[in-house]
Amino acid sequence: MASHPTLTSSYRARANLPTSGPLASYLLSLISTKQTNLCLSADVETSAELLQLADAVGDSICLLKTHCDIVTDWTDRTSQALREIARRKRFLIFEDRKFADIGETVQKQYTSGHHRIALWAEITNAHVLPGPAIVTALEKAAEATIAKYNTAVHTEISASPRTQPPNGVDEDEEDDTVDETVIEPPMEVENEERRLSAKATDRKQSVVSVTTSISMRTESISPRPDAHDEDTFNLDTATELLRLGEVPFLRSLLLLAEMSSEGHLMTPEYQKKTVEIARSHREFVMGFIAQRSLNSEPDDNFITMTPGCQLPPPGQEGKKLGDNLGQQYNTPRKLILEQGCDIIIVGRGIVRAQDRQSEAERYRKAAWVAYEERIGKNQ
Ligand code: S5P
Repeated sequence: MASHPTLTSSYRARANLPTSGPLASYLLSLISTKQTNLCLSADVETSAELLQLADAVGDSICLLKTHCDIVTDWTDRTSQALREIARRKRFLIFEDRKFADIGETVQKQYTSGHHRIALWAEITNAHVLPGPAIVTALEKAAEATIAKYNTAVHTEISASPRTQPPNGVDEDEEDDTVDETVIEPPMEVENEERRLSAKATDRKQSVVSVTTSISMRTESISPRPDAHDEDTFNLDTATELLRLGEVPFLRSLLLLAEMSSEGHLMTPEYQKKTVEIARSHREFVMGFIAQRSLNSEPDDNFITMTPGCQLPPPGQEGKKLGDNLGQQYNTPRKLILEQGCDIIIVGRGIVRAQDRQSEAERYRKAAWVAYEERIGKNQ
């Protein structure tokens, strides 16, 4: 594998590079703070199991990957509850939608329909098979979603009669009489606590009840987490997470450049074109789904996320693992240390374990040790 500075840089150092977009920067800082480069692929079929899994494993991951269309009873409540767990346990959500259609269609698939992915998933992914317009279309849809959210929150805050209290809610400020011409954030307002209604035409100064969750999310719209000195990093994780702040309301895309499945058709030429498309959308495309780092130009700072990862059972080290349906597995060590990947994506290796929580920790540690070895531990 050709050497590239990103292979030996720490996640934190990469978070602070100008080539990291704001969400990528946040994710890299989060990985560094939580010391986890593990993404859980939560491929389960009910909302209850999804939420239970997210809660059990949340402390060990930086990212939770969903396939919302395999959850039989998915509703807006599922995404809200998942977001709440993500906020509490501090991880990002990645909907593995693998868009692959014309621009107009993917915009609708991303923002509408039953799942309305753009409202709750910070990250999604796409094949570039239809050409580069798929990226432009998704980027525009993402921008519209963010703008709508910011407008809703901004309108809410600016309608407030006085400075927002530090902890959000001031019950005395509530005025239940106003609920016409409702402005809502993109997330549905089912949660009793999130009273965002504001009368647009007659914006009474006493209308708004700004809740804790909204005030926190508003603060986190800031474009980039603060850069920290390496040596402030001995503070405990909770303090660091507080300092990092909430996940910003931003959206980002991964491009599929190389799959883990046997006989996939993504040739080196296809991969090269994929990287070129990513380079012309650096703000929106945070990285790739690939089996190795594809960073090669000086400005490349793409994040490589890699599925097809399992730890062999004790005594079977070195054995080639698969699932008899084309999936091929590599170890965290091989992917992170030898292939230069940044985040391992693990599904059945954790989901099918008896104790998912401790199995997630085992994967987290293996991937983290491999990363430390890659960058030279004491950096
Ligand atoms: O090349 C790929 C790309 C993806 S996103 N190979 C994959 O396996 N995936 C996804 O990663 C796949 O859809 C599944 O959700 C997960 C792997 O799950 P596991 O159970 O095999 O770890």
